[in-house]
Amino acid sequence: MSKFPKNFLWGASTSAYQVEGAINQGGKVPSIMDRFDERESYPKGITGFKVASDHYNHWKEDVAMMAEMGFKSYRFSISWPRIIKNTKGDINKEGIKFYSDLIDELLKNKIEPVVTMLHFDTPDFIEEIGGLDSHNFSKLFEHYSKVLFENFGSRVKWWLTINELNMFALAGQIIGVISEKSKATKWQIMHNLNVAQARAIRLCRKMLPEVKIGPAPNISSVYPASSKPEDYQAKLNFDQIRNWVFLDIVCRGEYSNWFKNFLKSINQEIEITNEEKEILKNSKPDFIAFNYYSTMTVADVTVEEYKKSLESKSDQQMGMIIPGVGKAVKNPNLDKTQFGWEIDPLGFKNTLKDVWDRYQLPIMITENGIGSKDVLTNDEKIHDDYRIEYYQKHISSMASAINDGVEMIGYMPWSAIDLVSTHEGISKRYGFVYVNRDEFDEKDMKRIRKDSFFWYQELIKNNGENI
Ligand code: BGP
Repeated sequence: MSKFPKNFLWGASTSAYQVEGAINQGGKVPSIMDRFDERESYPKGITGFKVASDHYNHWKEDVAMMAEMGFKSYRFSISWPRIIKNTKGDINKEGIKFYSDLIDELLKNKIEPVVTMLHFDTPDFIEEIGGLDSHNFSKLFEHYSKVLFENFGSRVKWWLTINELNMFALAGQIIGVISEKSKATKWQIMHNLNVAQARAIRLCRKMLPEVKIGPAPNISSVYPASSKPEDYQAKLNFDQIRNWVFLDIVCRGEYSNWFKNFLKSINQEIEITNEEKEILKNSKPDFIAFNYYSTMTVADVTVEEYKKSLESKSDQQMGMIIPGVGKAVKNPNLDKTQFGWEIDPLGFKNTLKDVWDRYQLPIMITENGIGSKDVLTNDEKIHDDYRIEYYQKHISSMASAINDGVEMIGYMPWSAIDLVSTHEGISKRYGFVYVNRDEFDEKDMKRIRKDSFFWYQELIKNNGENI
């Protein structure tokens, strides 16, 4: 087995709205995620994002934990509504200071900041210009990007544009990112996000030619449910709609023929201006970051099944159904997490190889992990051997992909510390560090090292050699 590269970025991830809390502190203006738990569609009996892990008030302690684990990198997101106050683009100095201090503290501890510019928490003020439905969205995002590059560009060498742009567009209602006022199709929203991403990349090239920037979608290999040709066709279609459409546009600069035909087949169009076409053409990334949790298995779908699915509750990982494309089904060959997500380490290796073969750009993993109901023992320990096993298998798969020639930059699983899940509360824990709070009892927020903390510390120390 070949070794991980010398400067491999071992670390972990978080996102602002899931970890920071403090939604009314430090001059932050409201975001779409602040009140997600007040919506009818939000599952009952679980916490929202108002307090989260209170990282906003514990960040120094949290960075110290990361340093103790030996992190080489930390992937976090900057909250747009902490930085920009309104559509005029006025800057919140307190927000700049918060992230500036965080970045300095990371660098002091020799941890490379890997910064996501937008991880789901769009500011409410975007509604004043038509929200995600509007072409103006990308212009506001470009202005926000400029502020980020001006303030942090000399210290941050790795930038990620928009987290899971594909899930944003395809499963936006489930993860709460699409406003109830939105009237546009998911394809128009996807396009507006694509242009926003392209504008940020283009601007980054101009302002900071020496730094690296890339997209961060959620990518996974797709299996057909059977050897029926219709199921295989569903697999090919899903590969496109879930993965390649989103990477082709950023890596190749235009929408693929498959996608244009797909839009025709469902009688939909997206509005693209000539200026946008040009911008999309000139915004190639330096690397591809992606999030991987599991593979997907799909079958052919009938119109009746599709209509029925609209009434049922689904999940961004497991419950996808798209007319004319296919539907996600369970894979009986895979084990599942406590929350029903399938576990597929071999699929991870194959996904890495597929992405590498198709685009030949270095790859960074920005999320991977297992959500579980961790138990705190009386002597304040968390024996999360299932998490260690999950990582052991996935990191071995990654080593094997490297051995097969895939160029990898880093691995930043989800998550550095416990935080609030997109729609399953704080009880679905992912961290190496336990945060002592329950759904509605905020307790003392004490940070406690899980068994996986010590395991990962050892792994990083040996640069993954002992895997
Ligand atoms: C990804 C998101 C993260 C994160 C993760 C786990 O889709 O980028 O924000 O939450 O999935 O999902 P969940 O929180 O639903 O378990």
